[in-house]
Amino acid sequence: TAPVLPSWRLTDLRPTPDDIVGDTLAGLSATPKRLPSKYFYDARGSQLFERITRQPEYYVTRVELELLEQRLPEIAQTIGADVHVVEYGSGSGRKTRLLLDALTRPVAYTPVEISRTTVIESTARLAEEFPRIEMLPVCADFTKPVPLPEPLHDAQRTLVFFPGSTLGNFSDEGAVELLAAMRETMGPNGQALVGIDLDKDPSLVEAAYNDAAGVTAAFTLNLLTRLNREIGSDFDLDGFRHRAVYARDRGRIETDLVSLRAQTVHVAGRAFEFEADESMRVEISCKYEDAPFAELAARAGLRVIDGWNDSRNWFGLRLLQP
Ligand code: AVI
Repeated sequence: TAPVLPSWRLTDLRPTPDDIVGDTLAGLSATPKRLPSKYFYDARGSQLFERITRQPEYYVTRVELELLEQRLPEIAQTIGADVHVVEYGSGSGRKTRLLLDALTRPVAYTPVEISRTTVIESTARLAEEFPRIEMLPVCADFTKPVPLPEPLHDAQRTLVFFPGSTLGNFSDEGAVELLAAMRETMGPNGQALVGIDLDKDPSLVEAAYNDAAGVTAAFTLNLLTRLNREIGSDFDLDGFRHRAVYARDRGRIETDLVSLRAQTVHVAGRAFEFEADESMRVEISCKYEDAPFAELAARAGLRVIDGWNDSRNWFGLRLLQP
């Protein structure tokens, strides 16, 4: 019998080893040192992130899922029928399923995801569940311009879906750039549904990034494992520890890998010295307030036209349009 071929094809624009070497050398040459958080998401990193979302301390995903479950009927009404959904950093697709279920006749779905295995697995599942929606998956770093596949059937509008507060993993400048790129992608009639984690009791926020089971620490350290494997660096996994602190004055969690002793790391023929206790920034997770968020959107040429929060104001969804 003939093999069953999937009804969709992956557009594969995943980062090359050269991209990863370039970003790593740039980050290690900076003062203070840094590494980009987008490289957390190899296959193992994506699995560890999924486990983070199920930790009792990590309220972010749980609260957003509840909010989506409660408010999507109303949100879908506002968005309207026949949309092409473009999702950045789609991950496992748990939130996508809720959105596609709630929307009226969505015509196509384009996940843009940096982890190839993750996007292939989640598209395969969604294609089975939503056989009438055209699947147009792209494996790419969405911080770079991504050429979007054209759906076979015309859509009334493009909806950019950016849940999870992934926007918070960018500095204000980076977030504005990304929102502006989304505005380009969605076109004049488009909209974006963006999830934002909100400022709250610092002990709750800090616990979410320091879970007792140590999954977040393993996730952070996996960045070094990935670099060692893919670009041949020699980070000592026992030479660094995870540290995540809520800098409330700056409105963000700051996650560092801290060097446990003086040591030298080699990357692509170059040597980098770490002092004992030296920290290397690997991620920020911004926690927003309404006015500054609306201002970020405005800097990108977008208006907040509607918004929904959970009952404790821990997490919000915002609908943006040009
Ligand atoms: C994907 N992103 C929104 C997560 C966050 O909360 O910043 C990534 C993460 N890092 C540590 N825990 C979760």
